[in-house]
Amino acid sequence: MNKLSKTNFQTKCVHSGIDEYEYGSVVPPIYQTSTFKFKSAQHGASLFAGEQKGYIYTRMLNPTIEAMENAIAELEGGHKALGCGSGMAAVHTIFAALTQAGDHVVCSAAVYGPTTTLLNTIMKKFGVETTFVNTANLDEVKKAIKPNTKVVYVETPGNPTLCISDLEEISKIAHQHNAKVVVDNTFMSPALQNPIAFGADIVMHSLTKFLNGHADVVGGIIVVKDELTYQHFRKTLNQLGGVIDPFNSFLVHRGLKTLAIRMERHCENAQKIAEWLEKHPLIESIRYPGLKSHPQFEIGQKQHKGSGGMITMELRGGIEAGRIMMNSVKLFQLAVSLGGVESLIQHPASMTHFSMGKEARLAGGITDGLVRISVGIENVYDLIADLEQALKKVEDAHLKEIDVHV
Ligand code: LCS
Repeated sequence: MNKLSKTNFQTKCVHSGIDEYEYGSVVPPIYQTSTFKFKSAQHGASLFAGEQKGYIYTRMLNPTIEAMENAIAELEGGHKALGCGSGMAAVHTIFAALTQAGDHVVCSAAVYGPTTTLLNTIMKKFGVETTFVNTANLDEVKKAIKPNTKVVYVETPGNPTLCISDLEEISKIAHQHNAKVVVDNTFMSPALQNPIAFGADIVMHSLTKFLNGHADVVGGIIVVKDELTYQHFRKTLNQLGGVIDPFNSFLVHRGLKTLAIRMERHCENAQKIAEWLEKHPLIESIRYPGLKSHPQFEIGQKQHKGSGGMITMELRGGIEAGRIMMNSVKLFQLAVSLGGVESLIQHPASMTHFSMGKEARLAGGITDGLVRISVGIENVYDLIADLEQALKKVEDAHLKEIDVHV
């Protein structure tokens, strides 16, 4: 049992990593080195043979990376974690580790666009077939499973539809068929959702988002539950080579210290903004896990500790209205990515989910008129004022060009 095992999440955010750093350093030192000197030829050989623990080469393991990995494994309630060069490197490593030619994957229909594209192109090329289903519908999950299904891959809430899948029920279904449950927990972070507690086998994150939280790192992480899986994944990652580097690991680790308080503010701000938008006459529809109108509100209440910082909406007037809004915001920045302290706005169909193609987008409920916002930690009334002035511009355009009475 380590000294943090009985502490609360906020404390773990500040203290998780490695118990003691060299020279009594309070924060993890940055070991910006590609390689580590052996004490002797015998020492080097025994490290390679796995007879003793030690650092060899940064692609294989590095103390700064390891400290960040340990911290996230602790926050997710996993055994160990593996830092990757991006969220997509983590997704690729997971499928390379868990599947081979002739295997089948069941995947949520609404996931980050390049995840769909990876499954439909590279994994397909290597003989792995995928069925995309609405994982919020358990019957669809059951029907999609085949004798050769090895992975059920769930992104919940899904990007960008915020569709919520029941992790406990999906884990039961997948495990009855000996398939592993992999959860992309990027939209929630371990502060708001712990998939392992609901039966998931593997959790991944794009570190680029809430975990780092400051829009200055690209990274990914895979959290596993046991040593055997860890060793298998470590070998796979080492061969594929998509590791994170020490400096980015240091930045992510620094970001983790404020994860709990950042997530509190993201949730508080997004809830207020979602409630405000829901009443706005120009908003045709809105999705936010904290609104009772969300189709899977109850599932969210069961598995979330907060409703997150992501909101999607359709404006009256469709994408043209959305474009006016995106071009009119002043505080929200028009940029992809999410989960940073600053608020962002973007258009999934022409940006983050463009690569999927229209057919796959529509099958996943990603319509052309969808606008996504990532709510930051600024003052919420400043953010609402910005949205209000941008929607006023939409209203003015409506009154001029489109006969919509608001
Ligand atoms: N999983 C989810 C849920 C994501 O949102 C992203 C990136 C990834 C995986 C991939 O992570 P990356 O390789 O970028 O670190 N999502 C983005 C988005 O919605 N806008 O820009 C990137």
